Amino acid sequence: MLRYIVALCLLALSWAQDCQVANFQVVQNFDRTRYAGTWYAVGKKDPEGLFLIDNIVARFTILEDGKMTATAKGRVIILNNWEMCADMMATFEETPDPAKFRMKYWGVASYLQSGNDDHWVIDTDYDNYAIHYSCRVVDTDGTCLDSYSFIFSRHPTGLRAQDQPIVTQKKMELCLLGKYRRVPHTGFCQDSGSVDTQ
Ligand code: RTL
Repeated sequence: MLRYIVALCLLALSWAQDCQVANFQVVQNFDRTRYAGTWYAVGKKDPEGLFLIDNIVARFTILEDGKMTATAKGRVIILNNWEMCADMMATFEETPDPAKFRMKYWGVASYLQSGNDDHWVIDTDYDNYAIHYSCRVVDTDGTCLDSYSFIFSRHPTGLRAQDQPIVTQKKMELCLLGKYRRVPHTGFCQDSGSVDTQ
């Protein structure tokens, strides 16, 4: 009986979510060098407003001075009906937590969106999967009002079966379980000018 109660309590504890952005756990000892290179978005949770639709590929580079930068491509629809491949760039500002950055981003074309968002690495094994999270607006009760999140894979084909439970657990911890959509890769952004070196 006692064992049963303990098991129930542990289960309850693992489900207990206060959804406070400030309490979300990020990856420990984030190593940006191991994070560098190409990541394919395989899942995403959209923010309010315009966003990357699909064919989203991000590339992280560590400069000689150690600073992290990135580029991202993805299909977007702007001006109601104009479908194009957005070429985006980003620089990252460090914070006291090595897995939490401020990301300044802009489009190579000036009519693309630009902004300054949180960029948190929630979890990664560096070789297969990564979970990214950004809260744009924190509500007065400490939960997130407007967030976006990417599930990245090193493999364009998707996540390995063994990484799926880890990702599901993290989606739950972010209070976003059920809010993600699959990100198709159809080759839409493959021939948009820049040379693929990775
Ligand atoms: C992610 C990491 C890599 C670098 C960049 C990222 C985000 C890009 C965003 C682009 C939005 C573009 C829009 C264009 C339409 O005008 C997080 C993938 C830059 C948010 C909405």
